[in-house]
Amino acid sequence: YNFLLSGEYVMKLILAIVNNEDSAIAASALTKEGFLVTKLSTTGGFLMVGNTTFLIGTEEESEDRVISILSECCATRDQTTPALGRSVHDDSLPEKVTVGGATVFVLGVDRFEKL
Ligand code: 2BA
Repeated sequence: YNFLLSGEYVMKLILAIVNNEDSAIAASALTKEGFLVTKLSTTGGFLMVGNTTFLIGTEEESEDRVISILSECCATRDQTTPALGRSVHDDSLPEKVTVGGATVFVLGVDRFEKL
């Protein structure tokens, strides 16, 4: 972690929500290029089905590379929304939605420590 000693180092936390079906390939593509990745099992609030959230802490210059790897690995899919748990009055909700590829947030990191 020598780069952390340089004052010019700006760290970003990339938070990416991806389809479970793309998560293994995305994780291996990221780690193959040396990125440090944490995989969380998450659930989408709308479909209520499992998805995967990656936490990727990296230098600002690598931000675009991470996003391009994710965009290569993560596909969009049309998914039927389950009627389960819906009230009969929920006609306004779509029957089909397009999910993904990845939903990505890039956050600034104020402090990073490995203790
Ligand atoms: P879900 O919340 O299960 O949403 C799955 C898909 O359903 C969404 O795909 C979108 O096409 C549709 N959808 C979501 N909420 C909707 C609503 N209120 N009305 C109509 N359609 C709706 P994506 O946008 O690709 O999102 C995939 C997953 O990424 C989401 O799963 C959620 O877990 C996460 N996500 C997306 N945008 C987010 C955001 N702004 N903040 C937090 N999580 C987000």
